[in-house]
Amino acid sequence: MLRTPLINVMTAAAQKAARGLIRDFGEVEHLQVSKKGPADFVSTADRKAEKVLFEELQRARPKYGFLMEERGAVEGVDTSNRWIIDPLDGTTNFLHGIPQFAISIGLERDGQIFAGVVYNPITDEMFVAEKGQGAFLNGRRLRVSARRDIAESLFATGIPFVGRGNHDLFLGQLRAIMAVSAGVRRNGAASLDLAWVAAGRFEGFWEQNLQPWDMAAGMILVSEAGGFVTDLAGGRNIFQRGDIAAGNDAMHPAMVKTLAGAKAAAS
Ligand code: 2AM
Ligand code: CA
Repeated sequence: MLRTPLINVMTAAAQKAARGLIRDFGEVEHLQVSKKGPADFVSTADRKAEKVLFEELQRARPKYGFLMEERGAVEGVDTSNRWIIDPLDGTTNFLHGIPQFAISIGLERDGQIFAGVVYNPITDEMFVAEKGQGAFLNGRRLRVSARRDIAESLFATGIPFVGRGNHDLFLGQLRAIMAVSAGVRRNGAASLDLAWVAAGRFEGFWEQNLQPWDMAAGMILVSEAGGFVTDLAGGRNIFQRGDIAAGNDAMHPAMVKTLAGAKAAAS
């Protein structure tokens, strides 16, 4: 179990925000008939969840700053602590009635991610980690996968879509990974992909064109579960570059190397 005061604050906020998201998710399938309906409805659900998180976290830690998907940056009196929040990660899944989405709350302290909570309200899976304390799923200690053979390893990624990302680069990367691995999954919520690496379900995950709130909480989950997290070049500029590679100690370097080769082939 991980029940530090900080984790208690973060999980309580996530659970409170989840109640609204669960209600709204139940409604969304009824709205599929109207063309304009669902997208507007989901962005309202998103904003409502963000408001709950903002209010709860601000009440618990009044001096901390915020970086949020919808409201953007809110500077705090305490400039060394900042919440990095995605109230609804996996929006496209939510919109389509697919139960793979999460509330993601990271805490950045002195420029490093110090704690993270990723909560899937539908499966009731609460992933938590705090620096030096380990990573946990519903109270059970997490450890990244022990698989060391890439041919037995399962990878997650994000596929670019209309108007977003470099499609040729991605296809080169997919070609390289699919040729050597047990498979590639595209589940649609980056925070959960990272949580699932921490849980040992995926040996590796990579994606481009992400924002800090998609990644912050998941990054500490993976590192506290004994995994490696870098940008796609193997460096530390994850937020600046907006790309990420996460995996166990064997598959992280293997994946980064394979993807680097793919990049050269595509350009
Ligand atoms: P979201 O659902 O909060 O938008 C899917 O590949 C992942 O990419 C999700 O975590 C998703 O987060 C994120 N994502 C989707 N569209 C995005 C966009 N336009 N910019 C940045 N991230 C995006
Ligand atoms: Ca997101």
